[in-house]
Amino acid sequence: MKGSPITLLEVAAELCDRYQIADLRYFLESCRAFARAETLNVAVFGRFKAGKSSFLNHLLGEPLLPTGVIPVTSVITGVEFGPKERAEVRFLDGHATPISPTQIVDYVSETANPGNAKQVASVHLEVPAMERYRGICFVDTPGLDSVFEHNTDASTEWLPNTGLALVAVGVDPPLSAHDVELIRNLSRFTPNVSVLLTKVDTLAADERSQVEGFVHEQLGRYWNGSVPVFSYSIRPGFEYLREQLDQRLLARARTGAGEEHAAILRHKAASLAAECRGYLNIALKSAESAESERAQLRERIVGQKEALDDTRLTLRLVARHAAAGARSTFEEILRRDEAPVCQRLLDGLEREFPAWTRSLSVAMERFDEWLRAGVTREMAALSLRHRGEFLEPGRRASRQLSQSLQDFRNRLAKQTLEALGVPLETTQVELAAQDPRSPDIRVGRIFDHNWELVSLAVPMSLLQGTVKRHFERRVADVVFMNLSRLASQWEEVVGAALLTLEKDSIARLDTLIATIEKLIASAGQDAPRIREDLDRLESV
Ligand SMILES: Nc1nc2c(ncn2[C@@H]2O[C@H](COP(=O)(O)OP(=O)(O)O)[C@@H](O)[C@H]2O)c(=O)[nH]1
Ligand SMILES: [Mg+2]
Repeated sequence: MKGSPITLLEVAAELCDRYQIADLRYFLESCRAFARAETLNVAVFGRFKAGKSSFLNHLLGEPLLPTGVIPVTSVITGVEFGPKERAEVRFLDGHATPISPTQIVDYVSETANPGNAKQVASVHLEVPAMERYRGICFVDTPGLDSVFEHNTDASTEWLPNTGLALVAVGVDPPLSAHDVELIRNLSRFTPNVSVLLTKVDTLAADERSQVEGFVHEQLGRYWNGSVPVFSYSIRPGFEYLREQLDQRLLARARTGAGEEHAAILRHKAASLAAECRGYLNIALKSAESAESERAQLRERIVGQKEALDDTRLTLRLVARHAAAGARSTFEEILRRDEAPVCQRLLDGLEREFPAWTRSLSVAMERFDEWLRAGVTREMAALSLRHRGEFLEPGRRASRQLSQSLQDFRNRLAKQTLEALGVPLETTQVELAAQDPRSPDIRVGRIFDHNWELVSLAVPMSLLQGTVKRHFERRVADVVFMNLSRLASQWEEVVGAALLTLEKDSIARLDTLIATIEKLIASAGQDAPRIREDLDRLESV
């Protein structure tokens, strides 16, 4: 492989532009995006109070991450270099908001965000002081189990890129069974697991070497030297430990990741160049054909109009079929929650009702308010819990559409081979299925007209039993109604995403056909220029 992949990308880009090889635009864009995204994730795991956040603050040079707090399970914090200090919260529904770095505690600590009521997926922090770790994104985690259990967008986004895992272990006690279990689990995801033995400043010199010896020995029993240990302390006087970590681990990890990234990029650029050559070969062969043959070529390669219409129809049907099935699938998913949701609300009603019996109007008002809040909470939780299932029809359709387009490409390759003696091997760049945002959950006022008519005149003492039974029935009705509503909200969201997918896939097909048609139309006088460009592509 000669030349840099970036040069190759640029040459390919120029040729795509000049010959209007519009079809390769998607591939080119995906190569460029890959060339830009060059961060390696270094995730810090470990038990609560092991010193994870303190360690990252020490690297940051500022106490921006809250320490000594109970973290919210499932919320992670990413820390990396940025030219300006800035922070951002990403929410589970996909939207993001900038915050001041001093507000991070409001989102990542259990006290300020109990049970993740704020629906946070992750927090991102960029700091100029991380310049020396350019290319590395450190991830502060609440603990492995919680991160893996909650299959959040946040963890699925960064886990595949976890180049390095650091397991923080406090010296007191050093390496519990839990830590060993953690390392074992992590080893499934990354070959690079290291132990960060924190707070070594709290030990006298002889104690410290005892503890280090113990940890080495324990790890050696399971992993035979493959899990290195780095002692660490955030206290003054221990700066050399940070130097050691930088040199032995982080610097190496970064170059290692850089090489791997470059290798993948070279591979991508080479495939792009090969596809570009394929297109230019088509142009050259066409240019070398007699004028009279060219009209026929088009038909032999692209096929007749009816066949193309059929392919378009197939794409349309895949998307429409997915959209049509979504509603009943969603209702079925949610139907399973109906009984437990009702039961939870009825239990709540049982507890609340005695405090509402002053008068019928008070009871109705309180009931309305209480039920609205309860149902909103329940629906929001269901929407979140099933988000993955709701998105599935879109993801499946996206895979099927990509496959159909690839099938079309394979047919095209066969036909160009037959007609021109050169195959056109091209790959379908995956359709980007943008995961849509979750719908807004708001339950409106729950009016009860019949009851309002009688309300004020009748003494409550006579009615208590009847009112309560009536409320219980209302709970069941309102839950049923709102489950249907949630299913239809998701249907709408997914339907819109599928429509975009349908349009995108047809646009891809049309772009491909237009590209081929354009190249087949190359005239005899273009041939020398095309040969020159093919040589150039070969030489970079
Ligand atoms: N003496 C000492 N204390 C530390 C060190 N690192 C962290 N701590 C303390 O350990 C406690 C827990 O730290 P924290 O970073 O919040 O742990 P996390 O839950 O793993 O993020 C805090 O009170 C820190 O001050 C260290 O290197 N030396
Ligand atoms: Mg912490």
